[in-house]
Amino acid sequence: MFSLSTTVFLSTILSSVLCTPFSDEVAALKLAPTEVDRIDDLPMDSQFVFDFFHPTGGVVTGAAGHTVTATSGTFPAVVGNGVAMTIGFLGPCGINTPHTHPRATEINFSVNATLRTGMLAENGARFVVNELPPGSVTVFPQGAIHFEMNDGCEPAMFVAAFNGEDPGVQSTAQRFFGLPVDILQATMGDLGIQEIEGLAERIPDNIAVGTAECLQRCGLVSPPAQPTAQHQPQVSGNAFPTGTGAAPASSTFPTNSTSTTTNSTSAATDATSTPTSSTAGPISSSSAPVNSAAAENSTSAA
Ligand SMILES: *[C@@H]1O[C@H](CO)[C@@H](O)[C@H](O)[C@H]1NC(C)=O
Ligand SMILES: *[C@@H]1O[C@H](CO)[C@@H](O)[C@H](O)[C@H]1NC(C)=O
Ligand SMILES: *[C@@H]1O[C@H](CO)[C@@H](O)[C@H](O)[C@H]1NC(C)=O
Ligand SMILES: *[C@@H]1O[C@H](CO)[C@@H](O)[C@H](O)[C@H]1NC(C)=O
Ligand SMILES: *[C@H]1O[C@H](CO)[C@@H](O)[C@H](O)[C@H]1NC(C)=O
Repeated sequence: MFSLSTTVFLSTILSSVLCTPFSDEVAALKLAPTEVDRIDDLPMDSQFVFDFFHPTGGVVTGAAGHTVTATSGTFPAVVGNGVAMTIGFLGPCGINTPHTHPRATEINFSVNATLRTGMLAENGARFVVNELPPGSVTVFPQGAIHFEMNDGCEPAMFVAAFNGEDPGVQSTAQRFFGLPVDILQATMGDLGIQEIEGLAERIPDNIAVGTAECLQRCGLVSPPAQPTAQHQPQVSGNAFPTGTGAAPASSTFPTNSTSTTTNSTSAATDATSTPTSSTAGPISSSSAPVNSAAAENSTSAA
């Protein structure tokens, strides 16, 4: 039993350790000459533990799930050790949308669901696609575009390990449409500005609602719109021409209880998709739906 004073004493130590500015802590670890010094720089044993179920950062959330990432940006103990890890919580039919990791190869383990994965490496490489049953892993080479979809009607969990402590993520569609619109037009065979804007503003946040086939098979329907807060901000260099812009996507996203599924068995959709906290990027949790893939039973496509 701890007495009150012991508890106060311990929490004072804890807060003084935790109050070291995070970037200072990481900087000290990076400057340390040896691993012995790094271990000394992390005086509490608990600093070597990252709790993915109660994260203090590294959470990215979309309409159909979330990921939690332990890297040098969220978990200083990895500094100098060249590893990182992401845990994905995919709702029914949730998809971790196509992306690359610019600085690490990834090995991905499906814990309890069959995941549909695909991978497209550099120019000239063939497309690799797999069904990843529970208990199996697949590899995504550094820089390869890849995706992972929960093709089942129950929530799924995957574990992704990286051979680098700062793997980075580049979300393919979300980033691509952050380029200047005339460059996009030229790249896409002179597609019209309106069409490009129409495409750009639909790109949903990760984890996104998956394929129409999966939704139908599971008795789910796509919401009329998903959160789109992960888009590249538009500044002068990449803004759409004035006058062509549509309303911000968030204003079209239903904040209301009209977003309810008609299939009660699929309401399991998401206790797990609500992260406890987040410091990672622009997450519009205020406008996020309670259920993924949840809406009136319309045929609106994802
Ligand atoms: C897989 O594990 C996650 C995390 O514990 C859980 O939320 C999910 O319901 C599990 N899915 C199945 C099919 O067991
Ligand atoms: C509801 O979803 C389940 C899968 O979770 C499916 O088996 C069932 O047929 C669906 N029911 C309806 C009415 O769509
Ligand atoms: C939200 O729901 C309330 C009550 O169900 C309704 O009165 C209101 O009009 C709805 N708002 C929108 C934007 O749908
Ligand atoms: C919802 O969609 C499914 C599949 O298209 C259909 O079978 C079902 O009758 C619809 N339910 C309602 C309430 O409209
Ligand atoms: C494995 O998990 C990582 C972590 O987010 C994710 O980037 C990747 O998409 C997953 N795997 C596949 C096959 O996509």
